[in-house]
Amino acid sequence: MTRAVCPGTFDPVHEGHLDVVRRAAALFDEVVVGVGVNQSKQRLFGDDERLAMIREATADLGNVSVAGFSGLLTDFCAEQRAQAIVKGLRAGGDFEYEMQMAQMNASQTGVETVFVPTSPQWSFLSSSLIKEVARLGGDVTGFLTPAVHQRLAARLAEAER
Ligand code: COD
Repeated sequence: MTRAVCPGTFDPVHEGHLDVVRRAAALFDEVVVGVGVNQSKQRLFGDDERLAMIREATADLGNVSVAGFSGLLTDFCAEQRAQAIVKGLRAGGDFEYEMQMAQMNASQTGVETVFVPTSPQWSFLSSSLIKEVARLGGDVTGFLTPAVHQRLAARLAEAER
């Protein structure tokens, strides 16, 4: 049985992330979406909210589960008995950093990283840009599931109060 981890911060999860998870689910028997939790970085959404949003968005995928992790990704992969990490690659900018992380991760436990090229319609998406555009009044409906969009609008409205 093959198992892969799709890791990320997912603050919030968007269609680019979900596209990678769906494609990983077609390649591997099982996929665990690993949500980085307890990170020192300030997030718009808390750990439980980010986990809940991904669970909702992947509920239709029978071989996908969602779990939080803190500490090293390679330790999480070992706990999950995952042979591979699946990452999406956007345009050139991602490549250098992702390659460095893939090689560092392989140096620790030998876990492989499999890159899937971003689908062209999502290649410009990042959680931070989506938050910035939404905060400034732009339309981000097409980039998020309706449930995630609703949560984002509510969180930004709270922040403005
Ligand atoms: N299209 C396709 N794929 C995309 C897109 C898009 N538009 N946007 C993002 N992705 C993919 C990328 O593969 C990305 O890696 C993944 O989705 C998650 O994206 P984010 O932005 O939510 O997550 P990051 O980049 O903040 O997550 C970083 C990790 C949590 C994976 C990383 O920090 C990590 O491994 N942390 C654990 C600590 C550790 O082990 N450190 C040592 C690393 S060598």
